[in-house]
Amino acid sequence: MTQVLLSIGSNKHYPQLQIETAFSSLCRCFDNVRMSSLYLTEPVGGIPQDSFINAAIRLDTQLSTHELLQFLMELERQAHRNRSQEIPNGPRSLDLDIILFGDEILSETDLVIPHPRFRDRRFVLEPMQEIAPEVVDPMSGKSISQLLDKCTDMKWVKKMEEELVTQ
Ligand code: PH2
Ligand code: MG
Ligand code: MG
Repeated sequence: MTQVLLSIGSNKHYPQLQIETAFSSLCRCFDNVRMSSLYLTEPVGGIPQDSFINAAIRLDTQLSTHELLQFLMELERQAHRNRSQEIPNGPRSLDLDIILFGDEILSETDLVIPHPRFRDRRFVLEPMQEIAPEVVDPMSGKSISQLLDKCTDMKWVKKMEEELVTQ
């Protein structure tokens, strides 16, 4: 079994529903699935667009990295995401990114693990801090807490209170 950390995000087609639907599918198919609170986050990437809802997910799997990637891309397709029609860093109905896959370090054309930009993204680190503060990034040797402490990303990330989670 490998412990995996994912980042999940959406800013299109009922973001909260997209995230809850994907989370239910993951719970049915994997062991020890846990999700952080939902966070409303400022878009990163320079494209004017709606705020995102982001969260972090932890799960255990027997799948390989690429098998997991295929599984996650299928969930994205079920959310009607069409990669051929989207702008880089633009709006999306569902984005599921593998951030850490145990201690694996991998750099292939279709998949880079650890995720190459996660250390610079508060919208990834802050939710992750809630469910996996002690997990260590095999490249930097730093824990999620340590990476968050030194993260300089100034984009806002707001934890959603239960009663505001209505979108
Ligand atoms: N995803 C992106 C680009 N920008 N910004 C926020 N706040 N949240 C995201 O999930 C996000 C983003 C590309 O995947
Ligand atoms: Mg992404
Ligand atoms: Mg992605």
